[in-house]
Amino acid sequence: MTKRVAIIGAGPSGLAQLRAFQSAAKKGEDIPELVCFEKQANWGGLWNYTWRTGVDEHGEPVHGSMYRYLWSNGPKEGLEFADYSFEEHFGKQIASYPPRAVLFDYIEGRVKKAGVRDWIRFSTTVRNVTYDEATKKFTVTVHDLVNDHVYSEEFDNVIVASGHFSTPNVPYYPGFDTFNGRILHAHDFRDAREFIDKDILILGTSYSAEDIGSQCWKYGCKSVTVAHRTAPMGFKWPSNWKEVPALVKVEGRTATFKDGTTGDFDAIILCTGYKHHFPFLPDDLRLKTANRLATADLYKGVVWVHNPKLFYLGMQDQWFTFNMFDAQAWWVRDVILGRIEVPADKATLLADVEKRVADEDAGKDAHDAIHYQGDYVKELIAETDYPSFDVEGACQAFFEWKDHKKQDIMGFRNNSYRSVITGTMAPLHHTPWKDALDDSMESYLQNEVNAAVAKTA
Ligand code: FAD
Ligand code: NA7
Repeated sequence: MTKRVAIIGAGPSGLAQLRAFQSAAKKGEDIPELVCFEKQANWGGLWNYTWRTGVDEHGEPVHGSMYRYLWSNGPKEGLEFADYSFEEHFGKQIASYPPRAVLFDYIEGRVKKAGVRDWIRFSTTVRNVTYDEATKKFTVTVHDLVNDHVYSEEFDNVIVASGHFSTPNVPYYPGFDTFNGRILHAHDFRDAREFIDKDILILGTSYSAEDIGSQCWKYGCKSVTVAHRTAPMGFKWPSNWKEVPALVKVEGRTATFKDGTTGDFDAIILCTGYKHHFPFLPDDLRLKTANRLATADLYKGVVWVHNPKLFYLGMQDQWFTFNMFDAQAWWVRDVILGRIEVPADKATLLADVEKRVADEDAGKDAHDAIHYQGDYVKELIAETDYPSFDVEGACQAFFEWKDHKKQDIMGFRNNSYRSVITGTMAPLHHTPWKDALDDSMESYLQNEVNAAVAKTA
């Protein structure tokens, strides 16, 4: 095949795309020439931890938003690859909420086995993408950061897999410029120990707020106060944790909230979300969407409706992650291989987007949202040879996880769930999450005794 395909990013989404093509090649299919551009020196995307904040060694914005001691915020049974189980990778079943290093190892294991590393040009950032209507080709301009060399190449398709949890959304509140303490966004949070004995104020009520607050609590901050713009999280928090109405202003170290109450703080952590940010794409190719399950302008959640030769992976808000990226990557692969046809008229593509938005909006709660995304994963999988798996079972794990959080927000990670890929029950972890200060892979995997018990249960 003479086609050339550019993939932007070697995080879980970009790697899923490489694995999808590799699996077709293994079955004897003729596949295009693939070039994956990755600005970091290694693969894994957000799971490739960096201590750096601000800019990297080349002066590029740091991609990483993950921090030390991060454990999976949902059960691994909801994200397991259907073609590469945790048991295959680790040689045994492992507990349900692995720390970052364990999940990085798992992501890496599959692509090492597939042998796709040579398709990736590391330390190469994509600077610009244009499309030429006359030649029907994209020109991708990249910067080889190590050799400080900018060059361009032509491609038939471009797949954007650059993630959307890296460019922080940073609001301003009156008094921030004179706050007598530290103000940082979640993107720059690295180590909870920085906040030992500190009173911290968190803005935001989603995953980052909950988890960064919990990390700081676990590693010994003095107190956590979370201000909500819309509604409190409402979990049963520990005694030194409280939720307050929206922040109004800051004077010195003192914050004033919407109900007139005040508090003194050492640090303010802005857990205020991220922006879909594609500085390398011109207006006609650039996705502009809210962080939601049904993104704007993407047919089947992946095809750019304004130019169906351009694809985006993983741009949705996420209940399902790795397995959803796989479902998307296999589906996009089959469009590029000509096995799946994208309707030619734009009206049909737009109608598909509109329906997805309406269906998401019709949902009432998190249960509906989980089902909605589960159904989306099922829909894509049904159209490709990605190994089918029990998506309902994965939804079930998410429901149990939500209940476990309601019961005990600092203890939900002590639960275990059944794999929908191998059918094996995960062992209970050997140490309750709040007491497990060592998040190394070696420490996490010391669960043989419990594993044996769980297998016989
Ligand atoms: P990313 O992982 O962001 O990877 C994108 C890649 O593209 C990066 O390697 C980046 O360097 C590269 N790139 C970007 N721009 C360019 C460019 N111009 N040129 C070349 N390369 C470029 N998910 C879970 O399932 N469980 C969790 O517990 C979990 N925790 C999370 C915690 C945090 C703090 C965050 C921010 C996210 C978390 N996620 C979690 C969700 C996360 O989005 C996915 O797990 C996953 O990393 C998304 O993969 P991706 O490949 O789409 O994007
Ligand atoms: P999310 O899930 O996008 O949530 C962003 C939060 O920030 C949300 O609670 C918003 O509140 C809040 N927000 C946004 N702007 C403001 C302002 N101006 N003031 C106060 N609060 C604000 O981002 P997360 O970082 O939590 O999660 C992203 C990913 O990282 C996720 O997939 C996890 O796996 C890890 P709102 O409800 O809109 O009032």
